[in-house]
Amino acid sequence: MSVTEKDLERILEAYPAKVKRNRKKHILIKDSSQEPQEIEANTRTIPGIITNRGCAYAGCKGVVLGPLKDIVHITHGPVGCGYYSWLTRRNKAKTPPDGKNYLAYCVTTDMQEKDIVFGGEKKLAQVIDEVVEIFKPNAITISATCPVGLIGDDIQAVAKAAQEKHGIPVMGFNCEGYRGVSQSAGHHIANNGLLEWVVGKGEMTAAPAKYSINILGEYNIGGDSWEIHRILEEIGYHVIAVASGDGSYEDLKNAHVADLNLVQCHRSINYIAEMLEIKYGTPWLKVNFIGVEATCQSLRDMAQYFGDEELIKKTEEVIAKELARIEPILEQYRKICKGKTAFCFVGGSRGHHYQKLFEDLGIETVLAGYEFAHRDDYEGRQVIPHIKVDADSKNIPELHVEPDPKFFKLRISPEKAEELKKKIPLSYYAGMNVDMKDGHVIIDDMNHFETEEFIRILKPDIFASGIKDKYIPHKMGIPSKQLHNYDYSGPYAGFNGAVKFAQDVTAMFTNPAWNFIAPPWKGKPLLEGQLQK
Ligand code: CFN
Ligand code: HCA
Repeated sequence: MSVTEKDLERILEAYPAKVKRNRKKHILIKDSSQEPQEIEANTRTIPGIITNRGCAYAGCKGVVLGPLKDIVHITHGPVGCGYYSWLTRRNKAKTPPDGKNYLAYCVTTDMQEKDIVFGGEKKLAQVIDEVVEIFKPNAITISATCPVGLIGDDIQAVAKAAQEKHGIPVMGFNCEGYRGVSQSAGHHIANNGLLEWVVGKGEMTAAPAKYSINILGEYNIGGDSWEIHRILEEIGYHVIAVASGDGSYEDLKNAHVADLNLVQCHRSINYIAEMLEIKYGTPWLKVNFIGVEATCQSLRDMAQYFGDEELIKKTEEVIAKELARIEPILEQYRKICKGKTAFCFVGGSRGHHYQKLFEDLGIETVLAGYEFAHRDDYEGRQVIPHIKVDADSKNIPELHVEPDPKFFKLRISPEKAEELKKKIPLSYYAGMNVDMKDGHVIIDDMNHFETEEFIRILKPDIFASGIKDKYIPHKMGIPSKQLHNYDYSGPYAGFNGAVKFAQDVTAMFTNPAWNFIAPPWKGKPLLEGQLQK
């Protein structure tokens, strides 16, 4: 079953003309003969449409800052914003010997009507005093929510005064929910703040060990980082800092001395990766530790980057050992998974990354998309991850300022790019589109109406989603797996993660509960069927 241009036209027909024109630009049927196919992304969701997107506060506090465990993160706003970003993402962290892990707490100024009318700055200062007294954290962040911006509280001034008073870093983030068009704006705001106030503030002046790396854009959802660490440490890498899963202010301060930055989620952290490259000359490499093949490829690219014979050998040894262990297990699950189809609609990177894991199990992704990614996450872009520049150099590569067409431009000459490409295969960073098969659907900011329509046509065997869209497929008799927080499970990264994922999705396929739900197309004829009679 596939979607035709005619099907697409019929779905879009339900919209008013202006909305139809808008949504049409966000949906592609993959056609490799038309490459490069362009897709509109990172634009405002039309009011009235039920989107799965989040807000700038969610992207800043919830996603990038929140997992840093030795910091107390204060949400300045009404209680709901703090409450709904209180570990729902399942970013895990181990408590270090000094006990500084505050992730289990939700700290908010709990603004009331009188604070909105008379201003919330005093209350914020008081909360900071209490936080210092009770927790003695290594640092404090303040994240502003919508009403704070609307009434004009000056959180930067409060942060500055508190920092002077208490002698610990107090960082204010103006990530009011309404900024930008999605959580993506919040990622950018958080990245800028971390670069300004944290990275580079540590004592280290040189990498503390051979093969020192940072893992950027990895959030330890369901324990993913721990599995990635296990593999990397076995090969001989030294992880300085993770941004930001199970990460800390203390580690991140020294991120500037690493030899290489790995970028797992490009969407949320490319700004830090690029700024580290510009300011400290640290190269970065795009990796994907979701999926067996993808993990092996990423490990090989890393070894290739360092180019050390011993490291390359050790990498192959670890890969061989891991594959020998997990392949027989995966083979059992493949018997059930093979030939099934999936929708993979997640956030800003997993809509692509998880296709690799589905593929490992013989599951084909027939529709995929992102909630809030940008065009480069779909269309790919050319990235040279290892040009060294020093901070004073005039030869500073362009920073990506979106939405700027320069985004898609090579930063160095094509000849130089060719030369580097031979050395590092990953210097070309591919987006989602290249991995989709012809005839399959690529869709940006898919809404609930479109979800139902595409399910009716393609009837996938599994739907990868978040909480807001999870129950649409369920009610249609299709198992739905949250790939944001993993539905209480995980890790899904690396080798052990692939096994866990295979186990979980197989259990969903074989669950007899689905036999008790009759999807609409099984019971009564569809509208189209009646019309054709
Ligand atoms: S953990 Fe990441 S991997 S950070 Fe990002 S783009 Fe969100 S919170 Mo939900 S699961 Fe999702 Fe990605 Fe990067 Fe997570 S696909 S939407 S903002 N995301
Ligand atoms: C967020 C966080 C989220 C939400 C997931 C969902 C997450 O966007 O604020 O909608 O199910 O991963 O927890 O993406």
